[in-house]
Amino acid sequence: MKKTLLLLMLLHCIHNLQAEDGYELWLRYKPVENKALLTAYRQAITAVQVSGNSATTVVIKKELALGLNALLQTTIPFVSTPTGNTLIAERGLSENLKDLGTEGFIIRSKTINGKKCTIITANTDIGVLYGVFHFLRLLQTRQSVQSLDIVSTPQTKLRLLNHWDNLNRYVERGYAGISIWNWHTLPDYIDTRYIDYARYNASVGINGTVLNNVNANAEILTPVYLQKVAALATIFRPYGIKVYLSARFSAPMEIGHLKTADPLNDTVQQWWHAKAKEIYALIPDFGGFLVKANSEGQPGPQTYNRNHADGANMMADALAPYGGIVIWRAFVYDAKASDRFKQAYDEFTPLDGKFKTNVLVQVKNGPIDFQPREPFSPLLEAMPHTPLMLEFQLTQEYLGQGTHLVYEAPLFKEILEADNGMVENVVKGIAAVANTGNERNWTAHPFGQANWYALGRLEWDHSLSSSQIADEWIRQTFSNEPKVVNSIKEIMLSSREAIVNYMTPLGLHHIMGNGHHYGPAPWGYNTGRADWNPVYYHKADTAGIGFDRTGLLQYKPSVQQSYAGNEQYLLWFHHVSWLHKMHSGRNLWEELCYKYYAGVDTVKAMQQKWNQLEGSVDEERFRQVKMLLAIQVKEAIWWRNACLLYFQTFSRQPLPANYEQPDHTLEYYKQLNFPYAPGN
Ligand code: BDP
Repeated sequence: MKKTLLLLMLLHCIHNLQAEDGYELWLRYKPVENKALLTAYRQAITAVQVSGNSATTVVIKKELALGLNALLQTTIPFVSTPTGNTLIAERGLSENLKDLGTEGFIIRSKTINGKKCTIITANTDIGVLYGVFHFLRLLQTRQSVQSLDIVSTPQTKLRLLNHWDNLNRYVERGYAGISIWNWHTLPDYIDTRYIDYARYNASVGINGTVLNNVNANAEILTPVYLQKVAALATIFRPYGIKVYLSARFSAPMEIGHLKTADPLNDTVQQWWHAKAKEIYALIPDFGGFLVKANSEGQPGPQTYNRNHADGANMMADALAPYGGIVIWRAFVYDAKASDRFKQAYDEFTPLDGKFKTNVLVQVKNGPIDFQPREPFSPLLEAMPHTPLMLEFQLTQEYLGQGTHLVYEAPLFKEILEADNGMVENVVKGIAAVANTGNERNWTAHPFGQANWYALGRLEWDHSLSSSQIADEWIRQTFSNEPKVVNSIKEIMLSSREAIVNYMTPLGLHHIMGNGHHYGPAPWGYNTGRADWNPVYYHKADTAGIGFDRTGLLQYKPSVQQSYAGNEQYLLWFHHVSWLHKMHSGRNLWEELCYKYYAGVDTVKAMQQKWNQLEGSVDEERFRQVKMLLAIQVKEAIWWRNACLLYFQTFSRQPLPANYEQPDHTLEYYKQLNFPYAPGN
């Protein structure tokens, strides 16, 4: 008897910890293990009623069947009228719909005709779908569904992913394989990944996707490709996801064979109008264009002595009759600028108020380029008359690429909450550069999934904390076991500060390898362009280190003051003596050493915590993360040693003797090179 019980328990364990390949992301719908909770859930939902027959309703029914049956390990019948304890997902049911807009939802426990029901309702089917995903999340995270009263509306209207995917499927700054869009077999072959991509995005409220790289190929706007784009749009539509395209400014010349792309030229304008008409005939709800212009060699209006507003407005006029928008990127800088930090601000603020109403200017979170920590971009608060999009980067170009575990929610929050929440209040939309590829688990690093998840959740609701989001994600992705949830949460929540410390502490920035951006290269000085060189950014010399931006007036005085008093940003704004006394009592050099070592120590602690989870998370993902953390420890040490040895040539002070001393020389680190580093 005892033996059988043991065997059963063992089998149960094995069943729960079956190897998982990570494909299902956070929609795993694993059976509820806790008997009491399972009983409560089964009692609360004995039937489901979904009326309507739109494509979205079909999706809702499918997801509910998939989720409920798997979670509750039973077949829940679909009924046409409530039979008692029914889950009713239907639009337009409640009296309180007026403030919900087109995407918000209500989930409410209610008694109807003497029967206990749970109502999920909204003004639109898409709203109901969002409510359904929310309800399934409650079950997946094992919360009570007995007496619910939830009203939820998204805080940002545009919640987008930006794919930097090329038409040949190479993903710029991609570390998770090749593009998920198989352009070659589209439009006829519909990979189930496309459907799952839409499900995952809708489950966290993402409502738009830019399919192709901002360094755009005009070919995407040709009839052959537009058919392929239309096929994807058709798949995404029931999930509330619109497609957008990156449009190359010189497309009228490249595919239209015009002599110019001057935005004030009639023929050019007509070309874009005709193109918009053609697109909307195929994709009536096409979102619009994302444009990178006059940046890093991309064509743009300045080529014709016109400004960004001239360019954006011309394209916006073409899209306006159909309700489309232009998202114009503010990521601009050129070799002539005295300080790359300032350029976007200088180029864009004079244009504030000059853009058409269907143009949004998309600003990266920081003034340089997705560094481990940046102050928020001053442009975000300097365009009061222009709708702005905020751009984050999920793909970890500067955050350890495909191999480092870095949970980005704290970074997103830091920006959204900057200047007492001013930033989150000004942005009309949030986009992030995607981290997906055709790797089986979508993001290569299993924890890259958490950043995708966190983005969607925060786009919907800025008030969620990093810890809350991590908690939800872990429960759905790994386990509801408190021990597992807590350990993984600790790992995630310490990871962002760790990478800041072992890569770029105290406000250092842009000191990575040139081109591929992999690994440390603070010594880099000869790329041919000053503002691509690490030495330009840290300005280390025997007197001190840091970029003196004291005269920078782009922030309002209160913000300037708060950055001035914050050591996390010290070297962003000041050139500081090596002997400068820090708050800790250490001098700057000692503090720099302290931070670099602390960063490595944190990663080692993350590794230890993870290793203790052996047997508590499934074998396959346990091993993957274990191997990746070993790489991360190695690379964190590499960053620390290379940077400190190099900065030491200026500080001329010893590494404190109680620290583990570098096992290689500076020369060794300098000669490492990586011609085939990914994503470049
Ligand atoms: C930089 C990337 C580059 C992108 C560029 C951009 O290194 O590959 O094209 O940003 O955002 O971070 O346009």
